[in-house]
Amino acid sequence: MLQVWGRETSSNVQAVMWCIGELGLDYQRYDFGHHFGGLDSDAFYQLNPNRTIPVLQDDDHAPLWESGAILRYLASRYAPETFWPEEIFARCEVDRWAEWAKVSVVSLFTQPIFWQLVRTPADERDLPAITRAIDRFESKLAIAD
Ligand SMILES: N[C@@H](CCC(=O)N[C@@H](CS)C(=O)NCC(=O)O)C(=O)O
Repeated sequence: MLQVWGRETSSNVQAVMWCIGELGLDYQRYDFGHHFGGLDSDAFYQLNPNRTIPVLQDDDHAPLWESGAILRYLASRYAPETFWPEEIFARCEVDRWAEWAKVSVVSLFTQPIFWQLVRTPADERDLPAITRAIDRFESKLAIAD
């Protein structure tokens, strides 16, 4: 069975859990990271020397880290026809949107929209910067539409 280390409020953990859900796989998830702690232990270092979540272990295989690599592992092992096709151009079509979402879209959302609106007190927020960032973010999302 799949084991996942990582709190469910982490966007990178959410990407992995979303994929596991789409594939209908059994899993056990453990709350690690942020206020749950656990990343500083020697045991966690053995799972991921970066001390970040998510980490995935499938049966007795070596633990995997980096959410993008975990997604590609799950897709190629459990849904090679649909999520990670053999045919190179079909695979590239999947891969480029996955890469685009992680690198181009998430980065525009995280800085500064998420940090400003979620992690910054209201009276310290830079509203013009947030507005500009939302415009850039929406133009990027329009590409997906
Ligand atoms: N590039 C890594 C980033 C991993 C990462 O930075 N994870 C964050 C959560 S999204 C983390 O471990 N934060 C420390 C914590 O939650 O305590 C990946 O995609 O897996």
